[in-house]
Amino acid sequence: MDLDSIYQNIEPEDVKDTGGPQIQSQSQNEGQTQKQRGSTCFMWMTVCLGMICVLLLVSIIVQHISITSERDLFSSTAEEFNQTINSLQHKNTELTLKKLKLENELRKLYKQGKDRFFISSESKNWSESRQYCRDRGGDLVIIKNEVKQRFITSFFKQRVWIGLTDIQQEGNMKWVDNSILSQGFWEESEPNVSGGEDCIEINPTSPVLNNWNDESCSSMRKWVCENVTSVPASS
Ligand SMILES: [Ca+2]
Ligand SMILES: [Ca+2]
Repeated sequence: MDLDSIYQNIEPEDVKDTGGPQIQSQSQNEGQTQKQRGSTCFMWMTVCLGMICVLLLVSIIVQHISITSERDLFSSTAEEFNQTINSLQHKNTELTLKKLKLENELRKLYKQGKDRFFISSESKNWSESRQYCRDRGGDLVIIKNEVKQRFITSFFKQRVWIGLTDIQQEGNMKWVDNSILSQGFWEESEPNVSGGEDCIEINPTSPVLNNWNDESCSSMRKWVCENVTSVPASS
């Protein structure tokens, strides 16, 4: 007979004889306590897992918002960069076309210049200068655009009269054909209306697009006639 057989035969009698109900009750209490501990442990594990899940979810949402914001910012910056490049290319094309147009118009003026314009070698006041041009079928030169301004200025190193004045009404600049001035190429702080300066000169030592000055009409200057029909014998 082995040991297991002996214990099987003895145990029931031992339990019966030595107060079996008390031991059974203790075992049940221990079982219940263990079950309660297991439930509590399971509950805390569940709570912990839930909190971890919530933290993970919050982390994912924050990362998603951050990535979306960065992507939008990058997209916006790239779009602005492209717009700037396009704008610069457009301006470059415009400037190139404007330069070509100016060069063509200047070439035409230089071709016409010999017959169309007269440049004096002596000096007169503004009224006498104008009269000199009118006596020969023309008048003092009128400058209404940048091309002509550049063209006329290119001939001089000294100050010359042009056909612009406010002698009739102070501050109301008019060309000799009676048209009103719409675009001027004034020196800085000119015209300075005080001091009886009513006749306009070009000062070629100033920048080509900023070289007009109002001057006393009695000052002696060289001058430029336009559209003269007869070439003066001398001037
Ligand atoms: Ca004036
Ligand atoms: Ca002046």
